[in-house]
Amino acid sequence: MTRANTGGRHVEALSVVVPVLNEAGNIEPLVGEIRAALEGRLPFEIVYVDDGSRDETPAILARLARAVPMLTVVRHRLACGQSAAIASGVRAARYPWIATLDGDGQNDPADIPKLIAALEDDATPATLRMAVGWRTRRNDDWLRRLSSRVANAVRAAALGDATPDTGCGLKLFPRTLFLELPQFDHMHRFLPALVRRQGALSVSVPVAHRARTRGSSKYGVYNRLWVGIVDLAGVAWLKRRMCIPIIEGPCAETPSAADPGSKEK
Ligand SMILES: Nc1nc2c(ncn2[C@@H]2O[C@H](COP(=O)(O)OP(=O)(O)O)[C@@H](O)[C@H]2O)c(=O)[nH]1
Ligand SMILES: [Mg+2]
Repeated sequence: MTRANTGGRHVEALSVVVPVLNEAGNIEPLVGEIRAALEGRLPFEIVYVDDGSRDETPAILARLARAVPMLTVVRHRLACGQSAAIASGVRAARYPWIATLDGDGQNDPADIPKLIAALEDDATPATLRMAVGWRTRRNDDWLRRLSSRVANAVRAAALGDATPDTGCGLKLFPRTLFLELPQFDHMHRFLPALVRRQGALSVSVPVAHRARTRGSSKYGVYNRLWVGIVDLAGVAWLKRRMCIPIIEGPCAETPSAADPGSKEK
């Protein structure tokens, strides 16, 4: 099969970035599931980012890092938010492709290969650069499901990002592309719109969503919805102020962020 239309979109090696805040009971089972999903498929590493947890998370991660060769741990001294944790993990990552995953076990690592397949599909547009999980059957309480549905509808109408579920923790994208995006608290919920702003596209892939069985949620309606309204205005502004130049002449060969292998780390 040819890859004429995919613009180098072959996921040859992957860094799985997992942001966590007080998720002690979820770490070991999830690391096992990530390994089971990826071992034998492609070279990969797992980068856990502990956002200043105050439970057993640092101790468990330190112990596991000694036993699991492909596990790297990054720790923030003080909690700085989920987006900052993802950004620290992406910076520390050593492979050109990044998969993100919530650390509470609600995302199933067995879905990562589905995201890879959707991205590598030759029939998709050449500018496709990101695969986003779409939790078609949410395993959350009614209030969370309702607030998420309202937020997704408002966001999709305001930003036109053609994505039914931007809050899903499961995403796959080139490291270089992420590092060119504006960084702010909660930016991880706006990745499809921010990627479009760079001239690339994303595809939504139906994925599983499991109930949380250990630990507790860090978000409620208030710390997500109200902040989300401010962020929505901010992202709409960012989108409006973007212009992507078409470079002419010798510099036209300059590699772009949309090409995962194109820049030195
Ligand atoms: N690093 C970091 N991770 C966070 C923070 N808040 C939540 N998370 C992680 O983000 C993921 C999703 O959070 P969760 O509380 O389950 O959100 P919900 O599923 O939307 O209710 C989990 O892995 C959390 O540990 C934070 O402030 N910093
Ligand atoms: Mg969760």
